[in-house]
Amino acid sequence: MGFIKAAILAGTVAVFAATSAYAADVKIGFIVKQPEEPWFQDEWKFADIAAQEKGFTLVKIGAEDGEKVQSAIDNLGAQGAQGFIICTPDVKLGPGIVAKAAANDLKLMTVDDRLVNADGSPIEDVPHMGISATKIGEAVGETIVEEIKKRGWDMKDVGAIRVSYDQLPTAVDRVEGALSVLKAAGFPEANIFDAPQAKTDTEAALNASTVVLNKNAGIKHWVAVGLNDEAVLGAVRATESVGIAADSMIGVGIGGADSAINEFKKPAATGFFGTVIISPKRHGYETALNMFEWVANGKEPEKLILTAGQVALRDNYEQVRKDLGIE
Ligand code: FCA
Repeated sequence: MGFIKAAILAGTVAVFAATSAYAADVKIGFIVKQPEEPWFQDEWKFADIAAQEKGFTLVKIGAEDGEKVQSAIDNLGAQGAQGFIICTPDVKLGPGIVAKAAANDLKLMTVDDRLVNADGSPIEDVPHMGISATKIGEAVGETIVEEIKKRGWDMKDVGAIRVSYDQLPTAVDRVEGALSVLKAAGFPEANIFDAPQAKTDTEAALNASTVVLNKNAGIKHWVAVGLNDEAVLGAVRATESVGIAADSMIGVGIGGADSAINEFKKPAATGFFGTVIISPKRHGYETALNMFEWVANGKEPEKLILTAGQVALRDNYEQVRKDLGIE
């Protein structure tokens, strides 16, 4: 009797130890293309909260190019991770990333930027969380059109800077969503100028926008769209550098992280008029949690989740952030 009791007790203890050791054994990677960008820092911050709540280890890696992505994945494999989430520096790395993940026996999910096949079509097998890019772009366009009307500008006298990064499908959907609303409201197509950025950051957008402004020095009023806040901030900085007044510029970004907030906090309004705030909580916390559920409990995540955004201006961004639970 004593022996059986002891054995049962020991067994119970062993089972308990095995389950609690398991969550602690789960290791999940979170690879992002631009670790210095506030959006990605916020994603990591919320992923960390999921890790703390569930007791798994989160390995955060910045990978700015294809080589770094490859070594990051090998590194995760060597560390005994079971899966990772990635926002890749180049969606065309898709088939290579899928192969590398499989070779290292790692589950794979993508966030923000969806992997594509060699023919440019999305890799639908890999679970992805992105933003509803066209809809969010349309919200940018609506905000700009409304403000053009409020300021009483004649659309014939307004130029639009299309800060573009056309190799990234979500970037095309975002800017085209915005421009479709402008055109529908009567914005002349001939006044839309492409400013292709070499990288999705403010500096690249500033350089590209400066070229457009210098070539079209006769235009008095400007608006700007781009894939994120950094792109639009680049256009805003470009207008400032050529002496266009803040009230002659309407830039509306996408993101709502510190890049936008720091701009809203400036004592005087700049040409950065607004942003569509998207949710780093959903993109960081929820993706990490979904990966954990997949690894620990075999629960496969949904193949495609598209998240919404909410327009915010200088005077209401704090409330919008609160509503989205991202204070
Ligand atoms: C892309 C952009 C980021 C962010 C994210 C949701 O990855 O580069 O700035 O907008 O989508």
